[in-house]
Amino acid sequence: MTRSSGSRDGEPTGGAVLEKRIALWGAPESGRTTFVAMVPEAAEERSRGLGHGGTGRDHPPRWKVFGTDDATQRFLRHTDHALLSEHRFPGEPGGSVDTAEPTRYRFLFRRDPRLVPLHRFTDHFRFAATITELPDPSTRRDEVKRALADCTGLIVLFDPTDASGAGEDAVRALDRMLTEAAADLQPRTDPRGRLPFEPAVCVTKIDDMTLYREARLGAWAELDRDGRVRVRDPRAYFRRLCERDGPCPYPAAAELPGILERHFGRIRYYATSAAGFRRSAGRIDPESCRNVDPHGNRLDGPPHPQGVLEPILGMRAVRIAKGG
Ligand SMILES: Nc1nc2c(ncn2[C@@H]2O[C@H](COP(=O)(O)OP(=O)(O)OP(=O)(O)O)[C@@H](O)[C@H]2O)c(=O)[nH]1
Ligand SMILES: [Mg+2]
Repeated sequence: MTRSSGSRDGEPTGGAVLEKRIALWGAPESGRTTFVAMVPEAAEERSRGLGHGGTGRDHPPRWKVFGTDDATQRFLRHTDHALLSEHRFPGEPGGSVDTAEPTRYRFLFRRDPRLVPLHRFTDHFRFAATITELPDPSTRRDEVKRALADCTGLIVLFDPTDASGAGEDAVRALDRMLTEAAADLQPRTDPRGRLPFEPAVCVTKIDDMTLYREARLGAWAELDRDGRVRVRDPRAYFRRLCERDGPCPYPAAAELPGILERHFGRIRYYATSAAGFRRSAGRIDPESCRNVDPHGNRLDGPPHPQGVLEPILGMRAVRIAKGG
């Protein structure tokens, strides 16, 4: 499935244009590419009524998400082919040669209002989202500074499965990056020196069997009324995973909650999986729902992303221009 806006129909045509400028941060291999690749599919997934014979009737108006520039459309064609057709991760070695990844992805979010007269209020029904994957701040410091100065929100991917050491370094780098941003953006910080953009923290790969087992043992996870795995309290789950005796293999994770709370006021937390949980006949069997092979190379079936759209929807948009 290819998602491009295709025609002028996908572009804002009138009224104010709203935009979310989101910086995306994560350690190497934390799942950034797959997260971005799954944004349009996550919108489709959310609108499918699943489980309990669901028809989708109870769901709010659905979002459709389109890539709006050539680079994003090319990226989505490549990643859709990998994830949706071949059930493999797009960043995997030996994949297609078309690996050109923009560091900036442009999307249009659009939904049809249920009540036709509400069409007038275009703000509620369409916005642009630009997701900028932050490069390594140790080598591309200026680019990181510019992106943070310009963003309205920051998504932090926390991958508690990382055993490579990259997560350890990433916590230190995040701390340095936010401290520098607070100095640079000082005129815009609040009286306590907290940063002027909205943070969302996503615990990634919650489908990973170690994390899922932890979630089940701690009774964090349950099946919701749509038959999806839901983590009841993502903040508490995040904090548990960061604890020194928790399942996260790198000790610096214990510092992560403090680092984030020092730099931000309200923080939103999400339990995220780009791959999601395996279903059969539209339902999840909580005892057998692994959707990724134990080596993390392939998916067992189609991805069922969750916690991917929500952090984006939860962020505020800024008014950028008037359409034609
Ligand atoms: N279980 C599980 N594994 C995932 C998920 N998303 C990504 N992975 C694993 O993490 C690996 C890296 O994912 P990417 O999306 O390429 O991560 P990245 O942060 O873009 O990685 P680099 O750009 O290579 O640093 C994949 O090959 C998978 O093995 C997920 O939702 N669940
Ligand atoms: Mg990547």
